Amino acid sequence: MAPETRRSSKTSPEYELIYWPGIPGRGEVVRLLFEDAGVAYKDTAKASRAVETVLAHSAPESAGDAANPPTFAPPVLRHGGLVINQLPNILLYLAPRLGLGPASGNEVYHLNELALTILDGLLAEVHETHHPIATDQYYDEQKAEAKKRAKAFREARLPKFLGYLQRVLDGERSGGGGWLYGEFTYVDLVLFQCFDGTKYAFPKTVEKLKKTGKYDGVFRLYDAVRERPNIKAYLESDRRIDYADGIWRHYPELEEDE
Ligand SMILES: N[C@@H](CCC(=O)N[C@@H](CS)C(=O)NCC(=O)O)C(=O)O
Repeated sequence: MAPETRRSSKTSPEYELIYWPGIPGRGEVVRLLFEDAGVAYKDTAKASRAVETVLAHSAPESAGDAANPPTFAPPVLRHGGLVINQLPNILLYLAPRLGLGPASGNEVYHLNELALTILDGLLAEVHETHHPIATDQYYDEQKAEAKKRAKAFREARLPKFLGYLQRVLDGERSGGGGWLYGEFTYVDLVLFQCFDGTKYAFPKTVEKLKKTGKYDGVFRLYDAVRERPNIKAYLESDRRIDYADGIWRHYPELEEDE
């Protein structure tokens, strides 16, 4: 699974990622694929007029074009004449092109299943802990519900998702090599980013779960991704964006019981 292009071999990147500036968010998962593969990409979050670019792809007036329906929300990927959104869809498109997953066969659907589950549990449900009622209202307007939702996430949902991921790692298909699906694939990057964000949001909870020893494979995978040379270099670079008021937020009170 060799990637199509290496970073150094391109002057003008063929791929363009359109995402909000200032937060890692869903865009970060896409970035990690490019970074691990060493494939150049234009990142509009780091360019001027970043917000305008996002709005051009998500505002109610945005109409798409003759080849592409309007996109609903970022992240958006542009590749040649193709414009697509929905993170798992972008991952499906990129994985075979970047050497991070197969192009066809049953494996495509297994990998997508794993990616969707990780995105449900460690991205969407984390977001719902601080925005359980309305995404377009402030956290302060839904604090009481957030507290209840966060408690349920910490006590039931997070252990359930980590337990599932550990079962995947323990399963025969994983192959015992430490990656979710035999050889290293994009779903290992999805898990790394979503678990990193979850650790940021719920540090005490994750530390407590680590101590149980029930999810050691998940923690080992996380550490192993961190040590991949291109990922390590990226994480140490100023291209990596700090967590802020995005999907993965840290509100200490959401880790406290009454
Ligand atoms: N299911 C979509 C969700 C996209 C989404 O919620 N994007 C956020 C940023 S991470 C956004 O700006 N949403 C605007 C909206 O939903 O109105 C995906 O996976 O890409």
